[in-house]
Amino acid sequence: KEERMEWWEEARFGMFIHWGIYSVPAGFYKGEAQTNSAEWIMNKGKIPIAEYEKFADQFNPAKFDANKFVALAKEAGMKYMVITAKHHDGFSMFDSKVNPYNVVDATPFKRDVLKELAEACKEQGLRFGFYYSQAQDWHHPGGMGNNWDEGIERVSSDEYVYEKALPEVEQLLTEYGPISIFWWDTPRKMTKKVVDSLYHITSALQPGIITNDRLGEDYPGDHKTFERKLPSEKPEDRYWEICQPISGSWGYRSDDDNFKSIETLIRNLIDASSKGGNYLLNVSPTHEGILRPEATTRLKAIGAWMDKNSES
Ligand code: FUL
Repeated sequence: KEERMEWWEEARFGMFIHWGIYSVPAGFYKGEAQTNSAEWIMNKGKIPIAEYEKFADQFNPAKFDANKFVALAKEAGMKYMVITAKHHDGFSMFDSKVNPYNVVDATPFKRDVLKELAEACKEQGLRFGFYYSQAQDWHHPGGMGNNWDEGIERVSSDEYVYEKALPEVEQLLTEYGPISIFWWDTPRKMTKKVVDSLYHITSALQPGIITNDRLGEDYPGDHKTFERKLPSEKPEDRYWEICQPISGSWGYRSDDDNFKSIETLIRNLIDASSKGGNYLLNVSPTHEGILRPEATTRLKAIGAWMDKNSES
């Protein structure tokens, strides 16, 4: 039995947070609802970089309170938290040393929300980790995915990784205390060399870290990620996790009323757990830095159900 995986195997329930400047447009561009999840709006709306950057000027979530998020996760019975450090839009939700397009330097808010959450998790005893989009980056000229912005003078994807992804990952793993999880996403079109560097730096800097299977083709990581849909059979993989948004979208969109019922959420948690997996339930902070009451109510109800049914 792998010691490193022990806490994770017992955790069963975690909070996923998709938060970025896409919570400002919240699904709408030029008055029109864009398809897909809110964090994809730059891509779906084919928003030029210079236009999209303006959402950073409006990002000022004054009601954000890291302690409340962590307390709520704990109340729900969650044992860990994973937040988007950088999503595909390329915006860094922390005080990045290499990317001035970040929450401290490019918004009126000027607060490192990841640092605040890291500290709150440490204080309240919750495991903490990062989601990081290592391949797709629609803001950097070497990042993958932006094929609509004509003003870009392209550089290689290796250059992007060395300039941005690698130093950012290094910073996230050295300046934010103990990091329990690194959650990679959408591995595409990267050279073996840079994927290797990302792999090695992660385990070298945080030997206890647990990673998912989305770093690159030849990197199974520690556990398999299922997205949105629960596996119908018990997976063969020893360690696995299902991530699912509490409503329809991962990031906050103002027209998303598609909240799953409390019964469904509890059933999904039990379903995953009964098949040996962890349930990573996503919430979507708004541009004000808070959750919609529909989400809060559901998390509290799950917590109440857990309390009622736990042995003591
Ligand atoms: C996907 C991403 O493209 C989505 O935006 C979201 O982050 C989900 C958890 O993973 O592949």
